[in-house]
Amino acid sequence: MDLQACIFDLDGVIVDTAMYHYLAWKRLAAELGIVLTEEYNERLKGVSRFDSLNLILALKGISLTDEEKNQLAEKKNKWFVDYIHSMTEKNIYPGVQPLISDLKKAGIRTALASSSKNAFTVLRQLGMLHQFDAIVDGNMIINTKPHPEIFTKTAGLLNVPPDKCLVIEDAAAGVEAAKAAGMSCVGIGDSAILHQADLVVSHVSEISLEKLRSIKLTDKT
Ligand code: B16
Ligand code: MG
Repeated sequence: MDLQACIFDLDGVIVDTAMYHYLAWKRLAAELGIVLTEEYNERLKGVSRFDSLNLILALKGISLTDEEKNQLAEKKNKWFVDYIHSMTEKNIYPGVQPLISDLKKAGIRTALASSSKNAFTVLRQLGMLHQFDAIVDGNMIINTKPHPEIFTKTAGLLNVPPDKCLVIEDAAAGVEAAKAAGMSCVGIGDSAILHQADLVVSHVSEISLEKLRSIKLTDKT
């Protein structure tokens, strides 16, 4: 039984900020005469704010200067921050706290790795700032998911080898990043979208410590 660390994504795994990102991007896209569908929004999950905006602009072939893009990204972020300020610990997905508690009891280290530059604000809103052994957010990395940097950096802070880490992710870009970092990964959502994950469940409450450990065992056979 070799699982030594469990790394949680934030948006879409611990809390439904993924919905707020979507609402804010959809609002911005509408101002630009672009319809942002839920299907296309899957590509925005896990990637940086700037990359998300570029993906939206590409829908209409709109080309802007970096300064114009920064202004739009800032506008979206203001709406997003407004949305998240109403969040409390009641917004934490069912199943998250029991899982973290079971991991801690088993001596497995826990970490949070989010591409979001608002991750600390969200964790503070949820009262979860002090629950993790390490936190890496969008301000601490150069390359966002699907690049493995965020997970490699988190494993480094935990001082745990990548093959002893397991990532829980809701985004295709996040699953790709975890696998590129040499880690096991549980996907939350649609198995057709998260096909690179070692296991896909529809909700975090379906994950137990036993399930996580069985993935590591499966990996080794
Ligand atoms: P921000 P995660 C990601 O967080 C979101 O999934 C993604 O949709 C968002 O664009 C990105 O954070 C950047 O967020 O604009 O707040 O810096 O899923 O990696 O926790
Ligand atoms: Mg996510």
